[in-house]
Amino acid sequence: ETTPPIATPEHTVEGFVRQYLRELTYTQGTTLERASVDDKYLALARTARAYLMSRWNRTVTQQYRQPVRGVAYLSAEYLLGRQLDNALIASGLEDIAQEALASLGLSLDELRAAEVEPGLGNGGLGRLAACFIDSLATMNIPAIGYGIRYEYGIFRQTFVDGRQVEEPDSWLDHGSPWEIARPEQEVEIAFGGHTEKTTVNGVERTTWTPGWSVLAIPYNYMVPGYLNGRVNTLRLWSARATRAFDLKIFNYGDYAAAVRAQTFAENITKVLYPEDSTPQGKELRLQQQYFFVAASLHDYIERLLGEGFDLRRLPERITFQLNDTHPVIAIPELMRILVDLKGLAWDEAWEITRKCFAYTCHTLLPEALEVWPVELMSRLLPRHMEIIYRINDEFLAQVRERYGDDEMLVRRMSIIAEHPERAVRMAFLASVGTSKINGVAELHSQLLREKVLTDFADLWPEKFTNVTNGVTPRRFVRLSNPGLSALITEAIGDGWATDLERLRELEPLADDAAFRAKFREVKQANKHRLVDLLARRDGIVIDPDTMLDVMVKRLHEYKRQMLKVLHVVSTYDKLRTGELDPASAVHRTVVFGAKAAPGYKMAKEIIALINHVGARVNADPVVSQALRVAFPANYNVTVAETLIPAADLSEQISLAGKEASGTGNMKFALNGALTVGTDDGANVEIRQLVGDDHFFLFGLTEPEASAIQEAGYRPSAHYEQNPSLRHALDLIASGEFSGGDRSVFEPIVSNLLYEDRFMVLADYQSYMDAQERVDAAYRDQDAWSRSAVLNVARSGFFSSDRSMRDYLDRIWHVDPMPIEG
Ligand code: 26W
Repeated sequence: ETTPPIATPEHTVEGFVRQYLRELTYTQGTTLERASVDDKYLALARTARAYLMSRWNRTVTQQYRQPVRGVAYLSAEYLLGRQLDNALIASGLEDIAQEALASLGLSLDELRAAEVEPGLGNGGLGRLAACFIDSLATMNIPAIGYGIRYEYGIFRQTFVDGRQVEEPDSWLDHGSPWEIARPEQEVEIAFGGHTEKTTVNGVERTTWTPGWSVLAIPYNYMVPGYLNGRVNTLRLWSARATRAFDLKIFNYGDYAAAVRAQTFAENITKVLYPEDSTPQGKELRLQQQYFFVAASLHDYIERLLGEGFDLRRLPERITFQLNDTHPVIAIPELMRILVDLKGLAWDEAWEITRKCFAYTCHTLLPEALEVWPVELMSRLLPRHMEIIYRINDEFLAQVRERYGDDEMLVRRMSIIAEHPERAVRMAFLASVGTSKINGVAELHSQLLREKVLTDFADLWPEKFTNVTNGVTPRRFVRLSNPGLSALITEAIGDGWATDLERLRELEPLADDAAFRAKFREVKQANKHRLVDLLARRDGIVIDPDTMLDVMVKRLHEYKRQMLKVLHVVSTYDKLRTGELDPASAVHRTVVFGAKAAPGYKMAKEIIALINHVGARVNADPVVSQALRVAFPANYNVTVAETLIPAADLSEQISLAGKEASGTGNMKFALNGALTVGTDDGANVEIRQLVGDDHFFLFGLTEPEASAIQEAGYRPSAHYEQNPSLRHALDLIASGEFSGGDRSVFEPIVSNLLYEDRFMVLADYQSYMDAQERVDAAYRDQDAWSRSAVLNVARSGFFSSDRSMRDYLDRIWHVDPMPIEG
């Protein structure tokens, strides 16, 4: 170390108090008496940060001194959640912090509530990236995450008359204590312009003369490993106008216009696109993608060149993992760097590039596959477009060589689609330009090979692999479920939070009545925590002595929130007509949480329907004795942390073959909820592990659903043949939930009757039957908690540490590097 060692604050209550007062006084510039809650939170955040800082420096220093193979995760989204609690548990400080604050008359709970979570992601894919970087740090893997520092993350959702209204999420309003800007490490990113071919000494070279450029400013975030002294880095890029812009301001005279131009440049990282399945094909989105990918590659490669590294050996040093197609423009960008800037021959550069990249696909829906119009790509990134054409030409030549002149096949596999317009198929570019492609659950990887990338799997079977998703047990058990964590530790000792398969040791305790009783106490306490949160946050009153039936995830037709609504409506009907007796029925609280993409009409109608049905159900004096609906607005990671540990029943009810994996499903099982679910995504693996007796399976299988679709699916047949389904749909159509207005929910009902792309009606009866089995099972609380304990004991596989192990073994081949000292 070149810096003289500065002592980390002592790991004692006194040490913590001293550091806290220092931060409050010298950084926040206030006193305990005067400080606002915000001041107090910021001082606390900086105190936690101070404890991690020397570890962060040590990690960076040791990696510089001893360059080793690593992994760079490229993701347009990181749905991080709050940082404070995670920083405290990672450094073993929660008890100390609690006591230290108490000694100053402050409450940790009050201060932690002041943190606004960085919502820099939409849902599953972004949260997965956050879990993965946590696991990599905890497993001592030299890894860096690269992404975008959106000024506005996923919108804040509110309801007006039950309808979703979006508000900007200005999470940086009070500044973030968790980021460190490195403006001196800025990278200039170019766009537009034209290319020229020149011949130098008989060698043809292409030069790109860009039309405009912006600066990428890196902001570093700490990614602390759990109690292991390693702190990895997440590097998020923010756009700034270049100094050329500034100069123009000076020369041009029209100051206001020039400042507007500057704003234009800075728009690139202004906002996260809230569509998470239908790409909008927006120019700004492609700008975002190229912006962060180009900055990241430049950043990484310049650091290597600083070591005197030979780029020909790049694949020995790094794998760039592409989180879906969003960063796939990195493939032509690396080619451009190697060929145009570093003078490597095309073939050699291509060999290097393919070896450096691996691609993870997160979807099966055809409309979610990104495609960029050639017109747009040529205008924004003319050199990259040329490179893509050449990659495609050489690839199609290879296809012809292998299969002969099968023009149908060539057209099918071409990276360039011809219809409805010429466009670049990013998933195909990813398939050609990487050495490994993985799906995110067994079933998904199989369907990827058999249905989405079939021709590619045929050509390169060895490229395809599976890595089933996972979730971090630090955030989603240790931090979010302290009660269960203490119970587990009491039973099997500690160590499980970094070795989650050890939860198996709980299995025998499922048969121990005293343990089951303690388990139920923990669940009950978690329900009370949720009651408090919903009362405080949303003014929603829920009864902790009911079954908590939870469906939280983005709103999508394929996820089938509609099926859950039909169950609620049908139960409402039965309770109202007396077919079900409210006194003896199992009492349920159905909790929804879901954001809809702002432009997704049907999803927004479904949100309105849930709210209207909920209002009706809750207002009915008879029905509400046995059934209540809660739909807190703005579901996010912070809410998930209180909601999931309280749940009894986890709803994972997508149409089979549509949900790539799901990760919420894993969080619920790990926290002792039972799942009612279809044979889809990672549900398949959850059920295999926890056992059929402890999982409520229903619905069509993927092959069954496909067969029906092929034969011609007629949803109205189910309506005609099933009186219970007919009653439920008729009730919605009758205006029962819309103040008598029959037009309000008509689009939903007709869509179900005449289209029903995701086969809600086909699975209705099977779902209702499954819910009856749920009720019956819930009546025997002791048996239910036995199943719940077994869910916990058998879900250790779903740790993201295991996912990382699989990536390391199958794709990355990176060794751990523990941090010394
Ligand atoms: C607008 C373009 C677009 C398209 C797809 C943006 C974002 C996406 C993501 C792939 C959507 C997403 O989050 N997919 C989810 O990824 C999770 C992590 O692998 C899986 O568990 C979910 O099943 C999958 O839907």
